[in-house]
Amino acid sequence: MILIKLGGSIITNKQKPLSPNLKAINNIASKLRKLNESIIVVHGGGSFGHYWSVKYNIHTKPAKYSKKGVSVVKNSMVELNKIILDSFLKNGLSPYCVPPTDFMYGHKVDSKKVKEISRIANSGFAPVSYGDVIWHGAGKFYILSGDRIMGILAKILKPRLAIFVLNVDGVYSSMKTKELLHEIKGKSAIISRVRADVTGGMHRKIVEASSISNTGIDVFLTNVNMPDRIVNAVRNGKFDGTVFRR
Ligand code: IP8
Repeated sequence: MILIKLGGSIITNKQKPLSPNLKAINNIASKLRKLNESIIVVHGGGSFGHYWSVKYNIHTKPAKYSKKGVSVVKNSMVELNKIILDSFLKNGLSPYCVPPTDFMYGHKVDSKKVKEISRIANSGFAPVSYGDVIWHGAGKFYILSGDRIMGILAKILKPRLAIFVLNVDGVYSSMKTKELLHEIKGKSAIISRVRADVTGGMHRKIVEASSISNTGIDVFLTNVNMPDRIVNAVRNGKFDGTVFRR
């Protein structure tokens, strides 16, 4: 089974609020259709959830946030999720929506529920989860990022490969030279050097990718603009991007 994260900045136009990047979504969906292997997909918030969580100052830390803000963030993620589900359906996949509230209880993970997700995937469906605003109890909510969901699912389900689809080729050793790091092993000093957004941006991805690889799973970061790279990695083990080796 393959675990795939679609970054918010590739499935939406991040500069323009509430605008999905339908071309990218359809393009990815048509490639995922070719994989011949069970997949579980997680997507981020981009110009939907991220946009509103910044506007209403809602963070990963549990707190009593603006009620309107929580509702608006949640609604926007449901809306974006529906767009992804519709595209998957149109492209011949059998998506099955799994909001993180299906397997999260506050910060606790219901591992039995998570294991059911892999059964759904093995029955020929493509479960689709997403970063979301989560009830924490006592009037508090928090943002659970799609990257964190990748870590949670990977730890329990042990996929053959975890893929983060980005709008860059992978991890660069420096932004100046744009020199791509093809392979990363163990914890890396680059973690502290990258800029963060509301739920951590590239920093969070690198932390999550390196922690997933430490549990014995290869993690591949690749560019959405070359979607065949996903197919090549899954089918032929040809990794055009950055691999965090298990
Ligand atoms: O884009 C965050 O998920 P991410 C989703 O994976 C929200 O960081 C609701 C901001």
